[in-house]
Order: sequence, then C-alpha cells, then structure tokens
Amino acid sequence: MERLLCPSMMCANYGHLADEVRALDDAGADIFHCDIMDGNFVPNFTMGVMDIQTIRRYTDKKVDCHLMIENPGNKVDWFIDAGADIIYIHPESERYVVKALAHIKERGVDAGIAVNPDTSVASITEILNLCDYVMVMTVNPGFAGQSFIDFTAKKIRQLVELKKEYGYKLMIDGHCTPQVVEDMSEMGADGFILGTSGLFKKGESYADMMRALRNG
Ligand code: S6P
Ligand code: MG
Repeated sequence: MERLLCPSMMCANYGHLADEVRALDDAGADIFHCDIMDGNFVPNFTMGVMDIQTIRRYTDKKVDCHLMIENPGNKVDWFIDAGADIIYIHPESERYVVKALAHIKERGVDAGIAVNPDTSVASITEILNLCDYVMVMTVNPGFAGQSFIDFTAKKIRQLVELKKEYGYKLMIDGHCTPQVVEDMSEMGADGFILGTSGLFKKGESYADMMRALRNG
C-alpha cells in the first residue's frame, strides 16, 4: 500500500523555510504537516496563519493544518483561507465536532480529526462519518521528540478495521521512526507525520530518507 509521507514543518529549519519546502517537495513529500498550537489546549506555541501562507506559496502539494487549539470550529476559516487542503481538529477541544467538520467540508477542503492517546475509539465513532482523515496521536500533543506511547497501537488496530466501513485515511502522528512506519504500515495505517524521529536528522538527505521510508 502506498504510504503518505508528511514532513512535520515545525521540525524544519525556519531560517530557510522556502528552501526547506522546495527540498521536501523535490524529495517526494506527499502532505506538508503544520502544527498549530494555542498555548492553552497544549502547552506550546508553534506555527500560525502566516506560516501556512508561506508554505502554500512554495509548493503545490497538499498542506494540512493540525489544530491543537481550543474551540477550533470558529477558527478553521483562517487556515482554509491561508491555503490549507486538510484541516484536523481535536474532538477533545470542540463542543460541536460534527458541525465543525461539516463546515470544513462545505468549504471544499478535507476534514480530519486528531485523537489524543487518552481518547477512545468508542467516543469518536459517530464522528467518523464526516472524516476524510483520522490521525492517531501516538504521543501527547505539544512537542516533537517524545517517546511512542505503546498502548495507542490497540486504537490503531481498531481504526484500521473501521476504515473499511468509513473509508478515511488513517494517519499516525508522533515518534514515527523508520521502524514505526514499517510496523504501522503493515498494520494498515496509510500515512505518517515525520518529525525528529524519522526525517529531520542531521547529515542525511531528505530524498534518501524519504525513499527508505517509502519502500521499507
Ligand atoms: C506534536 C505534533 C507533531 C510533531 C511530530 C514530531 O504535538 O502534533 O506533529 O511535530 O510528531 O515528530 P517526532 O518524530 O519528533 O515525534
Ligand atoms: Mg501534528
């Protein structure tokens, strides 16, 4: 199965953002993953609307926004207007998830949810009806460079099964090493967010690393 490889742009070299986008595009990136944090839902700040506009300017590939913010439903338009193709919201931070996802789709972009390690599949089943993408957080959201939380594998297995019924793409975010990409791909996951563990390492070319991650 073709793997979707998604560089996590908060891990890129911000001193040369345009060059980074071009290099990752040339190296075969499928989706540019952009982490948006509000210092409230998660204890960190990262990218914002202007970063999305900049990345959009230098690639024709898909750009996603992973909104780790409170009440994302009334802010998704900012990111769609900036050029995002996929918007992920967290069901944990939005009271009207179905309404927010429907609005994203009405705007003509793909809708996704990102689910925290402590969120059960049972609690999101209804929402799956509106999801083009489901992203399992295998770390607590907020920071790069964390360890993989092993019990999230059970949730990934359950969501692989439900994929047959709902047809979403299943994505993995957090500590995606080459081994994790291999194992989770075998399990049935479709795409991987690549941060410090899989892609942004000193000394190796993006093209070589992407090729290895794609082919296993
Ligand atoms: C974390 C964020 C992620 C990270 C990515 C980092 O809140 O949603 O997208 O940027 O997981 O990857 P790594 O390999 O450093 O864990
Ligand atoms: Mg993310």
